[in-house]
Amino acid sequence: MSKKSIDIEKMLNHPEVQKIISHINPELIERRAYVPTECAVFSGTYTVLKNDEAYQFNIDREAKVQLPKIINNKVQVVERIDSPKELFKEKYGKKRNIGLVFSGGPAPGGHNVIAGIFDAAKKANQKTKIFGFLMGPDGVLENEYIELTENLVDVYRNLGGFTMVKTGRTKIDTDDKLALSKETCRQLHLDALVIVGGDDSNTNAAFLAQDMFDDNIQVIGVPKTIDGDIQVKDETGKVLCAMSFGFHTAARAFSTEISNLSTDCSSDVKYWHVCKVMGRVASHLALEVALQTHANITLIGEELADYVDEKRLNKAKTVDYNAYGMTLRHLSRVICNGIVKRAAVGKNYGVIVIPEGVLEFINEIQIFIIKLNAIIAEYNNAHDKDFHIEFPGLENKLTYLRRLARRSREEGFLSIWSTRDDDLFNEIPPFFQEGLLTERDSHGNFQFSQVETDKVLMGLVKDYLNILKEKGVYKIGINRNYYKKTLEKAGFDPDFFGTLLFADYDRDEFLLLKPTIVSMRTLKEALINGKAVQETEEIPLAVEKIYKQSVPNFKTQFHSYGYDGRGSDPTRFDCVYTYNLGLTVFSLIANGATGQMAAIKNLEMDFSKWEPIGIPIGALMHLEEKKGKLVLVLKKSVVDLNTPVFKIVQSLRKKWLAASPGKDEYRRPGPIRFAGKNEEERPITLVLNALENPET
Ligand code: FBP
Repeated sequence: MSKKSIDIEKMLNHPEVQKIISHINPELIERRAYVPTECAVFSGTYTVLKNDEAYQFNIDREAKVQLPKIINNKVQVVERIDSPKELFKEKYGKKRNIGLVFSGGPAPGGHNVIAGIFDAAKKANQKTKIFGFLMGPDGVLENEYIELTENLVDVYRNLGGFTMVKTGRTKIDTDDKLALSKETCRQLHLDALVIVGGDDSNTNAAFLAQDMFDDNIQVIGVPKTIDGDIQVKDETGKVLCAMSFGFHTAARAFSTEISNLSTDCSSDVKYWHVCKVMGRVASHLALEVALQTHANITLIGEELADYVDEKRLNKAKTVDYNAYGMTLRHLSRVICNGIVKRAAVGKNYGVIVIPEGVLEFINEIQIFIIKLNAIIAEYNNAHDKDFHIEFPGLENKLTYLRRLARRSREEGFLSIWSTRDDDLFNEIPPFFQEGLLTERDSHGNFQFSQVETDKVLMGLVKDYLNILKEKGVYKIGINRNYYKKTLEKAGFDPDFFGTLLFADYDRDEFLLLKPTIVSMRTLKEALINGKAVQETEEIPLAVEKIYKQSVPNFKTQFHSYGYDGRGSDPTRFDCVYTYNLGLTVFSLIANGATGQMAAIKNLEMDFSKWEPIGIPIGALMHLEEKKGKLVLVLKKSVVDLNTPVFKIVQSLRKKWLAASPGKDEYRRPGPIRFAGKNEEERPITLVLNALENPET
């Protein structure tokens, strides 16, 4: 090695070093330069909106009362118009001020929504100004914004995150906040406000549209969330928005990592990788990950919610059960079943995918969540204080709950928290109790990302596996050839010992030790009974070796996927989808729409069939319980168990569990490539669900 010291200044100024360490790397340059294809309707100078009356919605009565000015909106189809009248041209191309706000968690593609709006708005009138509110809805409330310039927008084209203006979770849900928002819009002379967000944020968009209708300030929503739970169909099942943006990228990012774990565990054959994936309510992400990776076990919350325990239901006549559906215990049994089956064929490893929100679908937990929500809301109302401030620690909260239970028992006080609830609640581990008692987010949602769902479940799985181990049910299968070779090498007759040791010695490729052999002592007993050894003799080493290999050691590694996928650079699908969403937003604004959500119809089909549309947000609202009150919100879309995608995953479960000798079925989706021929065109979920659509 040369002893010459390195001149670090010179080294850093070396062009090759500068090139390599620059944050502007070739990948970034390629991404920024990419120009997403535009839907055909945007190829001209002007677009027009046509009401499409073919879609029907079952409008909520409360929505009619609370959103009278936008409730009669129709689905609007964006069309190209080549020779519009002068008045139309004038209106379309007038100078505008447009404000944009990101709301909720980041989702890949958000910057391209901005780029689409920016390009279309500037094409219509160079003088139009686009303002980006900072830090989410707080920026609107506090009038904190930046003007989005070409230079700024160009830096973020096709890049992930919401870095340009950041985001936040504040909800615009009170009259005061609506008034502050209106004031900001007035001060900035906004013609339109664009809210890029999930179900709660689009709900905000509807209320703002209603509130600012008479001020001629238009409000347009954009369907964003990696969770994929904004999907819109009309009452007859016609698909208007097959998927929110960001879902594809997040699912692909998770899948790449999870596929790598499949490779790891099938190499090292010693771990079960437990992968929690985001999706605080719906399990769409888990379902897509299952299709992308063929993980051995994937839980789908919606399926668990569908489960009814008939035995419990019958027993409920005599026992005070309040949950007849899936219980945590039952679910842990289902997982154990898969683990035990794989172990029997020598596979003491695998991959489990758990949707973050799975607990909400487990009947007994759901009941706790609802009851605790109501108790907290009732406390806040009755005392005009905040429950979480009054009872800061877990112990304080538990004491309050115990008091409620005691009062219900001793004083006959009518309370939704009974002694039985208290007993059941005390059975769950403290960290999970704490999770269930955490503060709801600003939208009143239970914060599943704060709960270690996977650890709760796997803790029960571990306990039950230990029981199965003691019962002699959970064992590692021993390969027949290996067994024979081992015994022959040591000079023993494998067939003689085989009938003493194994349950199905003559049948299977993988041999399972008899259930009665669960320790060295019981092994020796079996050998003595079979006259293979005397009391005073030692167990032959070769037999001991086989026994030891049959004893399972259940080892897990926990992984959590969410924030990484949320921050990924978008797939090509999300780049193109979001850019066209941005163009659609401008078209809606330029044509005077308000209270509409921009969407692209036919996402599940070839790009040439994509149709930019506006969907009436008011028509998608329904009443839901939030923080103990019924409020009007946009309806979330959970996994429909009757769709092709779910049915396909369900029917392939056994195959992907691969509890048979031979290879696993893992699929390698590979990394997000963005460019290149092999990048898949759209989420598998969309492709499969489109199969039911006769148009494809
Ligand atoms: P949005 O619904 O706002 O898009 O966010 C979804 C999500 O990514 C969930 O999957 C997850 O539970 C949650 O955000 C995490 O939120 P936080 O950023 O507050 O930890």
